[in-house]
Amino acid sequence: NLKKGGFRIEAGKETMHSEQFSYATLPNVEFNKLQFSETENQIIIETEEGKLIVEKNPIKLAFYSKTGILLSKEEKGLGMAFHGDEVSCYRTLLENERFVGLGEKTGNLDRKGNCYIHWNTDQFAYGPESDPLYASIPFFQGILEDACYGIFLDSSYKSFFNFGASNHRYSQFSTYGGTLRYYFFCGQTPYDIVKQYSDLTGTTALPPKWSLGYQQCRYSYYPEHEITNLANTFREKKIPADVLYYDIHYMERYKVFTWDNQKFPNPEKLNQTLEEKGFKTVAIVDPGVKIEDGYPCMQTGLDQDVFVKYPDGEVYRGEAWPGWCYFPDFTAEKTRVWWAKQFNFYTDSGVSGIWNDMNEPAVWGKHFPDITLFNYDDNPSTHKKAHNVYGMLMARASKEGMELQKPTERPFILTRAAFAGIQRFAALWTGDNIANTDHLFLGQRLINSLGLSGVTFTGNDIGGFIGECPPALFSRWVQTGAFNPFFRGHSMINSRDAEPWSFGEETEEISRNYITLRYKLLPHLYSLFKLAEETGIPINKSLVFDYQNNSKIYEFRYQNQFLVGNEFLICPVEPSHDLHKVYLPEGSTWVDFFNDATVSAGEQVLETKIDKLPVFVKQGAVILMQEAVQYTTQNHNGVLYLHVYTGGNRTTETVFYDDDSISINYKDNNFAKRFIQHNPAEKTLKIGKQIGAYKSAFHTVKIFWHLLSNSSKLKAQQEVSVEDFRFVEPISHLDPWMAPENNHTLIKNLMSTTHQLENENDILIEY
Ligand code: MIG
Repeated sequence: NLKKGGFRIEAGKETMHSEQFSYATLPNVEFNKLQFSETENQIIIETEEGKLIVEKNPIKLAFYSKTGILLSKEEKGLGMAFHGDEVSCYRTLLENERFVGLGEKTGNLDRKGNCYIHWNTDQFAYGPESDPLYASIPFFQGILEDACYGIFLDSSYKSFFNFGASNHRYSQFSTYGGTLRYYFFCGQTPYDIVKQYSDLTGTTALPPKWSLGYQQCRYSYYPEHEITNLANTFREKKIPADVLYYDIHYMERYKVFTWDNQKFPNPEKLNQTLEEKGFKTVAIVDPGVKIEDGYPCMQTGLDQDVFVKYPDGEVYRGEAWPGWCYFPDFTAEKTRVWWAKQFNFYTDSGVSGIWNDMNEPAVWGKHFPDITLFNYDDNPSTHKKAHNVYGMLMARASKEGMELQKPTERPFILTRAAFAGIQRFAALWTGDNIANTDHLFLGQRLINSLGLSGVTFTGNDIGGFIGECPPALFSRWVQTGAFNPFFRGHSMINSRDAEPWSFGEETEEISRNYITLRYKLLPHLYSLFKLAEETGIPINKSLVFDYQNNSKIYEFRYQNQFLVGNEFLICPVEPSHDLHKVYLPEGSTWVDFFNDATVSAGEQVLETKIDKLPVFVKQGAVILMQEAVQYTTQNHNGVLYLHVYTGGNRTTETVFYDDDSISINYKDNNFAKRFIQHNPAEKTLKIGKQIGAYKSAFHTVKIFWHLLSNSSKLKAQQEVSVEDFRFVEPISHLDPWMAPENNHTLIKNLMSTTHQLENENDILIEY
């Protein structure tokens, strides 16, 4: 079993030969020596997390939690089985067993009754049930009452998962090649399982802070002046933004590592100008290398023998945007090195991030030949085994490219295709979605599911890639997206404009409000990213993390809701109605983030006009905020705003984390971190002294005491002015509760105090 928890099971057909190599798992995973006891019929293996009982004849495995709850057992008479190249494992469906996760999969939160295939696919305009999509993460969690387990099938071959589809007997996972190798994790909650999975496959490295800002994309912005106009418009309209994108038209006839000199005569200067305005740029790269005489990328690639070949040695040609192309074999180390060396092309032009597209790999005709050969890091294989890891290895090569060129900076890499472990290399967006309400919800479910599968830095195309987004839908999408880890608007070629100001004044105001709110929440979000790096716990969490036994959260209406960290509950809602049904889990007191009203737990019908997303804060929470800025690294006033939700008896610990926002020096003690403990029952707040040597620009903390009772002892307290408190600006014709004349009642029990932040000492406040 694994040092940090979990069992590894391997089963091979004839002579058992262990395939150690895996792209998904971290190098140097450590194992404990097995401690087992044996009887005539059984082998029993006990670890700190759980117990495995192996029946000897016929072989059957059953896993138990450390408290003795049966987590999962192989189905009698079926067990593990081989059919030709396919190897499968059948497990008894347990009463009330639910299944969640499995990465980028459409469908319900609870996957029971459905089946899924892993085969990375360019699924343009997918629908609510389409499968497979772009990414394969063969890892799911089984949810039982007060227990939880995880299974990660570590096979890059095409695989199949069945959670009781068309049968009432078993759940099944199969892979179409190789041996059966899977990991089994025992735990109580999804937190336990995600942590163990992250110990095995890695966490999301802290990204540069600019990549947490709003990002604006389009297929494609060109020529040059379109990009500068875009940048200027964001600034003129005071809609914060950090990143602009170069989609495929920046290239000369879609050749990677080229600029179209007509459209972009001076990219260095352009990027320099943008940088001065606080913008970074990200350029798309596709894997297909155009076959064209004299094209250096193709020529050096041929010379260095980096392209995918047929078994007879002929280099494979497939068609994509550039026309006929060669495809780099990213599973070969030498290919990744060759690829990485060319990234000075981007860094020299001032491009800051890399967007890996079409890396399923997608070719016209959709059938990359199965017989093509791949190096698979010296474990030679065919496309059948390499297909699902191709995209991840392209992302990895791009990351290595950016790191090679800028060794002291954190890279920002975005990818469409992925495999288990992708979180170590790139952020992921969920491909070509559609501008309809279904996609607003299903897009959030994809993000939630990815979070359950160890992938944190995710988002979808705000407003929908395909089709024309109605203004109200865009409003809802930008509101929800403001709480997603990756936050980017994008839209398809030949569609209407889809920037935040393109949908009329009202939508523009709503966009400005929520994008600005995102920037005010940066200290909170950035701290959550740090926590995700340390633990693997995602930033957007399905409610199953905290409420696995609550059947309400799996209901159709409520399954799209999500938590941000421990303190926010977000309820994405339809664009078209003012009344919305949401579900606030029992056991906590929920506070409306925008007006401090406490809302009873349970199913609620709320009036939420178009300018207001239902956002709730759990009583006891401490929310970290800052002054509004136009881009993430713009200087702010140095004040960290703490919103403390008093009352109740839930104690909380919140981490404040800050650093220089871009370099890797944080790994070397150059960060600032404080633990903030709130004990509402004892009415104390402790802001811990600083850990780490970074001199944060936050020198002062202003605390907003929400729901404060009259008996508060706070001496230096001030009543809070309306201007201080607003999280978003009122759109008064829509929202009378936000109108200035009503604000006073809203904030009756809100006070504030101000304190200097010191490095050496804790601040202890009694209220
Ligand atoms: O075949 O680069 O998902 O975001 O704008 C389409 C053009 C290729 C697909 C990506 C989309 C991108 C588009 N790409």
